[in-house]
Amino acid sequence: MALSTVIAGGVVTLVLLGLTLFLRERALRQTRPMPPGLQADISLPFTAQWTLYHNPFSLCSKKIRVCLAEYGVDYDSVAIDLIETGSYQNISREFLKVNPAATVPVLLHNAHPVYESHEQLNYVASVVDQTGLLVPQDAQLRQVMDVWVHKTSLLGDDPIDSPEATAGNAVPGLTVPIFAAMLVSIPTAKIVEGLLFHRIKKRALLFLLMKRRGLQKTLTLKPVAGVLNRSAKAMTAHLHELELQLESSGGPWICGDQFTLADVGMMVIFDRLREGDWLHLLVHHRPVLDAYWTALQQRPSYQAGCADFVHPAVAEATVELAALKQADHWPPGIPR
Ligand SMILES: N[C@@H](CCC(=O)N[C@@H](CS)C(=O)NCC(=O)O)C(=O)O
Repeated sequence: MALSTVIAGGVVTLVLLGLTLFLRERALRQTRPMPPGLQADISLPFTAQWTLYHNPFSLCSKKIRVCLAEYGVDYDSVAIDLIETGSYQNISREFLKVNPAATVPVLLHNAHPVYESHEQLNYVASVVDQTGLLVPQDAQLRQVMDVWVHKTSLLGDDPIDSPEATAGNAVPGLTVPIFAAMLVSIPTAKIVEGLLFHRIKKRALLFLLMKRRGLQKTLTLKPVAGVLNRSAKAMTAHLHELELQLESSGGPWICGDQFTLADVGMMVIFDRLREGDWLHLLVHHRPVLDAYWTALQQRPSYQAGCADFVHPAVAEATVELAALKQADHWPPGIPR
């Protein structure tokens, strides 16, 4: 047999083997949406009463960490990387056993998972909050709190597409510049893993593009500018609504005198605005919001749930974003 035929046969065999392995891996990493709330019929290995799978940077992870800190609930902490903090650990086979939807945070209570961070807040409150510490006893105020817990939630599979829906949904768009700054130091091969196995391919593609272009050139992409403008406009409207609510409640909190789960949700949104260097644009010239943000940062739970988990790459990104704006290197046509 000619050498070239042998080589061609070898190449075909290798390609077929690679394809088989890829298809097998893809089947093992299939994701599916999970129902929100406590899943009493699912049991996972646990050692502590409460276990939290979370990521230092993720908005929803911050929210449940702050909530647990407010209640003084101890938990076993399992840190899960997302691509922006280092790797796609959330789509690993191991993590998919914990959450087949491949998202953090996941809260386990005595082995049973609770999915969706706003459900986690309500669940923790239903178990530990007998005295109404973070949940108003008054029915009308309770309703106000529920409305604002909803408004601070991140809803849907791809919330970047609907920033007008909630203040939570206006966050991912405003996080794009931080992502762009963080992705520069993530190896390309790790981002490609998302292209192969993540359910939202367009996001992995955008991440690859951001990695190639770097922060400044990412900001000049037309779709990115569109997302930033739309998200900043939506966030402005959500914050205006918050301003009106704080004025009508009399403050210092959304429900008036009582700090509630709604303020937990808002705290982490403001913290993300800080990380993305958006505070001066969206908050600082509005005294009511500014006072609210100052009060939020003074809660010990802000330290325990947000400040203690600052990821070094996020801290660097914040400094880089502020420096670009100060040096007038922020591209025109996008909010600053
Ligand atoms: N609605 C969910 C959203 C969960 C979510 O999207 N988490 C993000 C981090 S904030 C995540 O895990 N992203 C990783 C990915 O989708 O690859 C909740 O509130 O818990």
